[in-house]
Amino acid sequence: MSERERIKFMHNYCKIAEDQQNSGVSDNLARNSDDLSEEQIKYLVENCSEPLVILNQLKWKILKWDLGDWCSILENEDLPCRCGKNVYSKCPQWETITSKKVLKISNFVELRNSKDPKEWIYFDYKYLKDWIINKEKIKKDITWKSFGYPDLGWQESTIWIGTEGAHTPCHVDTYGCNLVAQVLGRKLWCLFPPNENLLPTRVPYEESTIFSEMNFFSPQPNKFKGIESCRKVILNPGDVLFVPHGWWHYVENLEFAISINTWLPTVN
Ligand SMILES: O=C(O)CCC(=O)C(=O)O
Ligand SMILES: [Fe+2]
Repeated sequence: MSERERIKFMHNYCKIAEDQQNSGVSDNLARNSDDLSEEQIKYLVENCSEPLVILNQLKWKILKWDLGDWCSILENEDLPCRCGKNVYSKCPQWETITSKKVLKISNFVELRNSKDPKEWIYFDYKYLKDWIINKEKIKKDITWKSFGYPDLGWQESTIWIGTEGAHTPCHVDTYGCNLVAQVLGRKLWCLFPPNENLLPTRVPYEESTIFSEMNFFSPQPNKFKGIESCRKVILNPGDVLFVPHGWWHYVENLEFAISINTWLPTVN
């Protein structure tokens, strides 16, 4: 399957029409754009058993930053990355298969500017408190107060910076639920309810995650037959996605993208 066919398949599978891909409103997820109070949003999140996109609620200043701003702030930072390939592979590109390299933000820009990038790189799942040290401008901006969680800030948040094609194979996080803020670029999320059979498997050394053997990045269409429960969304900067506890998710950068998330304790 060529790269083009692969993307076409994914988009068809996710029923995201070509002309709507850029607007980000072509999916089947509930969205909330009402002006809600912090308590109302918290109530929604705590009582929602479906994924939900919350619009217009994120007021972080870093949403206004462009790639140049990110480059100047991360210029000297060493970024330990996972590197994968933008080619067909039989197995999902598990963490145990992808290689590891310490890169600079300039490497991301080079790859982003190359015509046919054969590789993707992902500074993924990095706690701000461990990695983006001394970056006060980023840290002081990160608060989940407007979602009803005033005690959650940068110390409890992780950052994901990746080029086009950077992805996390489909999995379930076994703890809590998740609030994901899209900060820059567009990112595809495919979500499935907990009872969907997506061929669960355990990956060595990974205790908090159950992975699916299904390969979303290089899909074999016959393997997807009968799986109808996909909820899908393309997140744009400023969108916040709520992922309920136990939901499967496959996540892929559609271009150079940055997101920041926090895990919430589950109620009940
Ligand atoms: O953004 C990604 O690549 C994966 C994110 C994810 O799995 C999560 O936030 O739980
Ligand atoms: Fe996850």
